[in-house]
Amino acid sequence: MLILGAGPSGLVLANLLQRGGIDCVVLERSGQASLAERARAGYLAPETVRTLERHGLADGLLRHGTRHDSCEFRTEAGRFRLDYGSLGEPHTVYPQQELVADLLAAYQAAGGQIRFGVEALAVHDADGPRPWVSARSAEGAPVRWEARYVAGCDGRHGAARRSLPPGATSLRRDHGASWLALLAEAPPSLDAVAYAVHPRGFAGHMARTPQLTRYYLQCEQGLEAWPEERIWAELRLRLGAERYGPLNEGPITQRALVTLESDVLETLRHGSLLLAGDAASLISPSAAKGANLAVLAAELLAEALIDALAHGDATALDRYSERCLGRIWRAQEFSRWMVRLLHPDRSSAFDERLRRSRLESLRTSRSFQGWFAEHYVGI
Ligand code: RFL
Repeated sequence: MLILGAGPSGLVLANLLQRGGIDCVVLERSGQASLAERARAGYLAPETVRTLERHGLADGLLRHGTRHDSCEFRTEAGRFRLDYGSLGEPHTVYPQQELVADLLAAYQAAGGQIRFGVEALAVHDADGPRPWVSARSAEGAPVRWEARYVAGCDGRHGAARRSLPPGATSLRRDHGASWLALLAEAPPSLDAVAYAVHPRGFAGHMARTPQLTRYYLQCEQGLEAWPEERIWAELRLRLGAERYGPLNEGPITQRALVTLESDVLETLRHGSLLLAGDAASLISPSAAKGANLAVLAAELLAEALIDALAHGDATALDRYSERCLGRIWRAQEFSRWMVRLLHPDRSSAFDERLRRSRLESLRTSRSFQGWFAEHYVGI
């Protein structure tokens, strides 16, 4: 079994296959040190935590993760809190790079094989029982890997996506907004997620650790237009720091421009090639679902592969795509709903009034809040 990519999907899959007695090798383009620095997600759904716990992979996040159960919406009209944890379940906040480090340590401790610095270039002969992967070794030499199945867990721009047959389709949606995704070396400024919808655009605040905070700023210009002072001035303005209290500021250690877009492959299986995580479906970070979907898909895929490889029963493998896609589409739907809630609609005054009305329903309607709480943490 070959697994491309050592992100959350690839490493959960590798751990579960290893325990199921399936021989596997992970090929990872990056070196081990840069993998440990790749800060992305943080909000883990209760279902994700339970899944990792069930497989003994949650020690780190249970020890060091923090409970988050509240979000605050801020607009020029005022602010309100939604304590979604009291209406359902809380999130556990644990930085993705820490989770990846834990998964890697567990896999290696059990004797798991991983090749760092090996970049998969393409998957070949996936329509038959002997697929192979052409790759470039850490020294730059061409190498070839063979296996019964290849799991494409190498993200949106990986080799699995590039190797899909010509007829493979993906359904796409450009959400029409871009965010500056920022990581600040500063403690969180409030004990809740903050979503600010300002006439100048969206701004968000999310805790990562007691020393680190993620901020988002909707923007129309590239990174070069955003020196540090301008970022803080804009965050202060949109998050209403004058009215609601100052932001804890600190050096911005990571900045990336994220175009809000989504896509879903029509099928996640192409013969002997199976896709999971961002390789299967890209989701906008508006509802913090991507890493959660990646972990849950990996569990489904591991169970199906163990059935097929260890017990000769391919029924679950045949159903893998359909089972995963149901969950992916539910997450995409909520994520799209969040995009529309969080961005001022400048193209239509009518739709902008609908957006404000939706936010007002969220402030006042108990049943609407219950629906939100279920979908915000649900996956
Ligand atoms: P990953 O994590 O991208 O891992 C893919 C791995 O594959 C390697 N790779 C290759 N290896 C070999 N050969 C090749 N050709 C390769 N090409 C790539 C890469 O080096 C990498 O190690 O995919 P995976 O496992 O599917 O996990 C997906 C998640 O990383 C992603 O969905 C989330 O980070 C999305 N996301 C969030 N999700 C949440 O559930 N909660 C959050 O709070 C959250 N916040 C976020 C996010 C994504 C963000 N960005 C950067 C878009 C915040 C941000 C800013």
